[in-house]
Amino acid sequence: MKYQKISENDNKILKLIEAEHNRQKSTLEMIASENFASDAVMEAAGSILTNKYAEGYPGNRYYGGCETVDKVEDIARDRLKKLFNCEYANVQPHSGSQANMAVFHTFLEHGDTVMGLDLSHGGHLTHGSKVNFSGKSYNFVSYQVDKDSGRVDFSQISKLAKDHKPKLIICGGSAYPRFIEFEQFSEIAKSINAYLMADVAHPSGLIASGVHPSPWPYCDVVTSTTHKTLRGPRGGIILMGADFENKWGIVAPKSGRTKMVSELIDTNVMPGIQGGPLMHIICAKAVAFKEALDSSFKDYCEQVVRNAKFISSKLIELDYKIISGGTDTHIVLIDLTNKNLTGKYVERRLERAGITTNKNMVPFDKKSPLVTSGIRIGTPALTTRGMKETEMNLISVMIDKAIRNIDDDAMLDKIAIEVKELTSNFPLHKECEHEML
Ligand code: DSN
Repeated sequence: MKYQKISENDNKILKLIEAEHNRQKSTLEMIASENFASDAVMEAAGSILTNKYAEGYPGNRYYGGCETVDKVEDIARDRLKKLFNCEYANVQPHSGSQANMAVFHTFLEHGDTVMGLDLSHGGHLTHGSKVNFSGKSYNFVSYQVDKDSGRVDFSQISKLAKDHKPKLIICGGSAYPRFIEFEQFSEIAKSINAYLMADVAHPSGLIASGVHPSPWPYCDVVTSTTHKTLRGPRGGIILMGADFENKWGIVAPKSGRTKMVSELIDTNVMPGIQGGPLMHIICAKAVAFKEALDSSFKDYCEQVVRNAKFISSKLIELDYKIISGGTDTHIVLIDLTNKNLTGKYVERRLERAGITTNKNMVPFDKKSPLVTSGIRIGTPALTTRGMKETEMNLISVMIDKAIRNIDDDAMLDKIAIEVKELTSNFPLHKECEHEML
């Protein structure tokens, strides 16, 4: 990518793209939900398909001229179904939040009771936060993790499920470092006749590669983003292992037959909550799914988890409290309470040292989401750059050195230079870097 036209027409924006490129290149990207999409994925995202309106689905659009984009969307759906070994896939949601919204609109009525993991215990905004549409539209009952183990507390979930009889239970979240316990959730959902939805936005790449257990046959419906461990463009997807007839008696007007749930989900995505699909992004999703189907993606995912486990053990050795005592995935959640520091401050100071993380609430946090007592770190992006245990060792020591010298500007600046040296050995997007020089 040369940015040639931008350089001719818009110097202000070119400078900002270059600045962001330099930041990504010369710092350690440790935000667990970020990754570096391949050059091929970025080419597709920047392709001419951005010009096409294609409201509807392949073969049934509201616009002419969709012959080619129909093929692209079909390829994306087929690759995704193969990747997750499932019967149904929708690749149109613009984001994970929209995927969740479409599923809620399919399975729930306004005001229905739903259970999801508390945001401060690792859940997500769309799992019932009061400031989000989910918490405003539905009666969410939050479950939590156990104080000692840091893992979801199934005795609490079972009791809450019996007491509140939710129509839908959501498993998964944004800061849960352990495998999602699909089977245990399914037993509880079945016992009260609730639907089970998994939001696998974080571990979806690990699931696709078999490094994390599969949600099938336990979950009725699964949502995800495509840009975290799955390493695609920014966006959302919805999956079902097996389609089934809806139980709500909604009948297709012309045929008089009962609609399948897949048809309801499709309709709830478009026209329910979205208009024209982003065909350039669907094209980039197709490219990313092909990459994830390659055997090298499994090697990548295994390394992601090895790297996270390494950092987690090293930080424990260096006297950090790691929520749940470790990780099964790409996420390491650090509780800073024993360091007497806030997540907000540590995030800012690590950034000065060239290490990008995000403040995160920890279970039973007494601080607000804008301050927090924790830091969430992740390994997907660094692993994409080719970093392994040797680098994880250096980075753990750098994080510890920065935190031990948190007020010392000179020390943080020195670490930032070390980070620059380290990252220069692991080039990002080789071609595009070459062309930008
Ligand atoms: N914001 C995402 C994350 O960082 O996990 C979730 O949507």
